Order: sequence, then structure tokens, then C-alpha cells
Amino acid sequence: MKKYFWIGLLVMLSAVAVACGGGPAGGPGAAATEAPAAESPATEDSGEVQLAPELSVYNWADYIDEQVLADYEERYGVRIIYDTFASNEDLLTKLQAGASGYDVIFPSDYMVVQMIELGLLAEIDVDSMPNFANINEAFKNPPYDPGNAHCTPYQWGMTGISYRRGNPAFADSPPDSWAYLFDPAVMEKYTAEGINVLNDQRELMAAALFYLGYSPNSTDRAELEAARDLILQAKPSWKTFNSEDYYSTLMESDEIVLSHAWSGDAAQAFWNTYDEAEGTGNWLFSVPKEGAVRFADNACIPANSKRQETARHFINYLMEPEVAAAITNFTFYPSPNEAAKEFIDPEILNNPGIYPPPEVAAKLEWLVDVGDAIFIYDEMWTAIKGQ
Ligand code: N2P
Repeated sequence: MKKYFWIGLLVMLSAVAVACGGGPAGGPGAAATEAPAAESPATEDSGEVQLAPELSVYNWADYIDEQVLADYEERYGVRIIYDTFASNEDLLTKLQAGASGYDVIFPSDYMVVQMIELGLLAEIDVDSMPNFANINEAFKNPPYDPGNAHCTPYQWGMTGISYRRGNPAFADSPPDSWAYLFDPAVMEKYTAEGINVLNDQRELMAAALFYLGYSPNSTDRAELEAARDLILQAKPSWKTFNSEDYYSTLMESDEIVLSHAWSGDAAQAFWNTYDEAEGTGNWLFSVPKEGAVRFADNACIPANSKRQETARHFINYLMEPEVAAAITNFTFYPSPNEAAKEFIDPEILNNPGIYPPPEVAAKLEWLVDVGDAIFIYDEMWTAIKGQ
């Protein structure tokens, strides 16, 4: 049954690829700062590490198999306090507020750069993590964190458009352009049925910038203002800004018919609405021809964490092959963990909506740190959310 889905997607993505141009592809050494009261006796698997009784983990919504957390708690006797955030900017705000109490966080690529510059991340010492060897070489030593000094790669994915199968507006062609999110003449066919955009400033600005033919990392005020204006003229056509539970509360429940979406969330909506009789799910995913974002999210430790040794121990656990595979099998986001591959469902590995084929990958671009232009982005976002 799953085979049917990905063959369908393959056909669709090929059609998109044909139709477009597209943009360039784009331990032991660290000071242990645990308070003595935070320690507990080392357990059998924990080596010399004195594990804290609790660990506070702050992740994206629906981005882990909770069994993975339960297994860690059971194996090591560490209670995990788990909470979720909606965007990199929300995570940054929490950290900058000071006493967040978080021990493990999952910022994306460009946000890792911002956080390093602000001194918000601890050094991680991958040499002390035996499971770092499981990470695919292509994901090691990324430009946003040279030498993996602060983070290890967790999962990656792409940002595109998810749409309701069977809606007449998408019968002739899948939404193969950001026009489906920004052109009122295109949207008028389905606006009344509901459109959602990600509540994420870099992602939404990137979509608008791609549509306008600019870099998703533009630092040019005039281009950023044009993106803001495009968003503001489209905004009345949108029903919601949601990047947390949109796939469950809006997509699967048919509150909307189209959403700006992260690839794994769209795949979850597909499988959660899978109809055996029809041999397909209700939600499909498309990568717009103008280009789209590729992201990598990372496990990192806040500089003010009081349980850094335990955090490193947990991050090493996340890189165990079976653990990384369990996470991907649950979230439908690709894993950078090479050794995990043999435990990942082959239908996920072969799904072009999850692991993009080369012609789709060629259209994907990373978001990078935009330096001081972030203040222009903030200004644009305030205008977008305020009106
Ligand atoms: C999962 C969120 C995906 C992370 N709900 C996007 N960087």
C-alpha cells in the first residue's frame, strides 16, 4: 500500500521538476557544571558519567517518538521533562530570557549560527560520543557549526506545500508553485476552504522571496519589503498561521485544503488519513518550482544548562542506530544517521516526498544566518503579524 503512495509522489515530483527552473542546490573535555545535588550514581551503560536525575529536553512539536524518551528513562533512571516549541525564533526568545532550564534543544542550521554568536550554546565534544561515528559524513562538520563543536545533526527535511487530494482546485496540476500561497487569483478557487501558512518568520519570508525570484537569504531591504508586501496582500486569503499542530488539527480534520508545510508533517498527515480501500492518504506534498528550503535540525546544549554531562549522554543515545531509526519511522523526517538506515522502513527511505530525489534536491536551498539583516526580518515580521 505504501508503495502506491510513493510512486504517485514520484510521478508528481517529476512533473514539477520538468515544469521548472529552480535555484542552486544548495565529554570529557567540557567542564561539567552539574550541581552536586543533580547527580546520581553512574549506571551500567553510562560509563564514567554521573547522570542527573532529570533532564529537560525542548524540541519541535511532534519531532520524536515518545517511546524513545520512555526507553531512555527506563534504561538510565533519568526523568525527562519534555516540552515543545513552534519556531527557531520562539526557541531563541526562550533562551535569551535567561533561566530556561533546558538541557537539550534542537535549533535549525541558521539558528545554530545565531546562537553560537550570542554565546548561548555549550561546546559539545563529539569525540566523547561514540555514536557520532554513525552520522553520515555529508552531515558532519557543517558550515553552520564547524567541527560539530556545538551540535550533532538530528533530522533534516524540506519545506513545501501540502494539499488535499481530491480537491477540484488541484485536479489538473499539483500546487507546483508558491503562487498557490501568494497569488489571490490562484487562491480564489480554494481560499474559502482554508489555507494555512507556517507561523515561522524565516520560512514564510523565504517562500515569498523564492516566489519573487530573490534569494531566501536576501539581506536587501527593498527585496525584504517586497516580500512583506506580497505576504500582506495574500494574508486576507489565509485562514491560519500555524507551525505546531497544523497537520493534526487543520489538515487531517479537513479544516483547510492547502498548507505551507514541512515534509515530515505532510507525510504524517498522509499516513494518518490513509484509506486502505483507496490505497492512499488525503494529503500530498509538492516542492514548488521556484525553489524551497532544506533544513537540518540539531541536538545542542544551552550554555547555561546545569546538566551538561547528562545532556551529552542523552545526545549520544539519540545517535544509536535503532533510536535514530525509531525517530524517523515515527516522524517521517530523514535521518542523517547512516547506521540507522538498516532499521528505517524501506518505504520511507524510498519515498521521494521524504528523501528527495536529485532533481528535487537540486531545487532546495539552506537558510543561512543573515547577520544584522535579521533586524529587517524582525521588522517585516512585526508588520506581517500586526496587521
Ligand atoms: C516537526 C517540525 C519540523 C522542524 N513538526 C522544522 N525545522
